[in-house]
Amino acid sequence: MMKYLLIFFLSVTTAVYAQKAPEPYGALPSTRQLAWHDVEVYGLIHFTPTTFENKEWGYGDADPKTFNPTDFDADQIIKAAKAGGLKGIILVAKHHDGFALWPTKTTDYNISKSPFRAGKGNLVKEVEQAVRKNGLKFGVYCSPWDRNNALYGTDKYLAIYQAQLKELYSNFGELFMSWHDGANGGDGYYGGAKEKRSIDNTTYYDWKNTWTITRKMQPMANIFSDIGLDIRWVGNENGNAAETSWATFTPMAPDGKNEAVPGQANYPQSPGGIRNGKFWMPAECDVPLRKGWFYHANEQPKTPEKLFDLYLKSVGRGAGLDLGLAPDTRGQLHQDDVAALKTFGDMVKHTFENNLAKNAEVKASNTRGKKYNTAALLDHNKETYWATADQVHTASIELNLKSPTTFDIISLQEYIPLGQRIEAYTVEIFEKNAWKKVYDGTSIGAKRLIKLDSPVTTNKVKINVIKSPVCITLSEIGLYKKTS
Ligand code: FUL
Ligand code: CA
Repeated sequence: MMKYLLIFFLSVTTAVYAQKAPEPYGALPSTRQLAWHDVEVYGLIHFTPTTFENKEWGYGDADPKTFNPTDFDADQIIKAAKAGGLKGIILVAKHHDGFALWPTKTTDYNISKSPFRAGKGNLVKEVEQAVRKNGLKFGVYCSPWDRNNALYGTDKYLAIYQAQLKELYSNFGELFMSWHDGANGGDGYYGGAKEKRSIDNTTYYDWKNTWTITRKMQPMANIFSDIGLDIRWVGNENGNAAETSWATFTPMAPDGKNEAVPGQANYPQSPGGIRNGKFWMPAECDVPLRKGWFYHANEQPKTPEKLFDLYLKSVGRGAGLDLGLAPDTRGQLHQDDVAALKTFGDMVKHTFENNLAKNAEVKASNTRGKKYNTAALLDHNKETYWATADQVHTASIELNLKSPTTFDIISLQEYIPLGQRIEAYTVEIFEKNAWKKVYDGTSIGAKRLIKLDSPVTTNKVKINVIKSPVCITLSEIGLYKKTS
């Protein structure tokens, strides 16, 4: 009996040992950041008196009565966003002009002074409700720079700004993002003073304590700023991350010596991140659907093809795509924007709905054990992953597609809860009886979408991980053919 027990015990421990998950590597994503990675594409709505002034930056002097949309329809905007594949919406609840879109106690310069819903309206609420009804996540942008407020620039303003955040954090449900822009152009209305006010944006907003409020009241809200905390600005408003794009980052001041505080980003490092950076701080690529963040009748939305390209260069580089949506003076998205979003959304949906590798036979040069075998690569579940044994830092995976298959996109995903591990890899296809390299890559992370210049047809594909400091994980592999 004892002998059998011992054998039983030994086999159980060996099995458990063989199945042990890899040790995590480097900086790791938080639960809140993992939830953000799932959103991938979201929108940023700009709609304030500035829309009615046909400007990009309101000075802060617009009469609240100018905020008078003829036919505001939150549902129209959110449905269009949803058709575009957007899974979250951030509303600019207050832009630089200082006009609050909810009936705040913190300033008179707010929606209750406008004709909107006869002074009884709450636009943040209407958008939040439409967002939730359509199954999207909600976030807010409250500009720290306030060109209307008489106290801006004095030591009394921060308390006002923090009180605004508290209102936004208490009345609109769980937020997935709290977006803090860094703009400060200096001049403004400031209660009639009409002057230039400069502040030191590295200290004035006391971000450390201000964000303590965010953490306490909205623990799932990802804090976005030029340097993080959770999500870093990608450093441009073109909608793309760098070809090599690490989710890890150490915000460094431009002097290259000191760690940066918000307002001090070393922007040249933002598009690519920093390999082995101290923090998990993936990039957000924010880009307006049109040219400006606000609606201007003479501008056009980007084409669906352009949007798809930006998708590949943001989401496909492990970053997020934050698309600016600009309602017109009716308070709706223009029909051209609606059409562009819909075609873009369909393009993404139809391109990625059919993984052409799904029935492939997969062989890996190394596998950590049953739980981490290659079946995990094609089960359409990013929580399951293939991994190599601890000491194995390079490996090849061969997909046998059974019949010639045509594709032009290769999708790779690392199992990021264990960190960003892979540093270099190649992709090969079998053509004319020989292996031919079609891509040389570096970073993968949450998602890497490799777009080939033209479609290839083959029945065998090989991924070779050629550099990793630790054992390898991959949660999904996909082959896709872009639809038009
Ligand atoms: C910037 C602002 O200055 C722009 O007006 C816009 O809101 C953009 C998303 O962020 O910092
Ligand atoms: Ca999987």
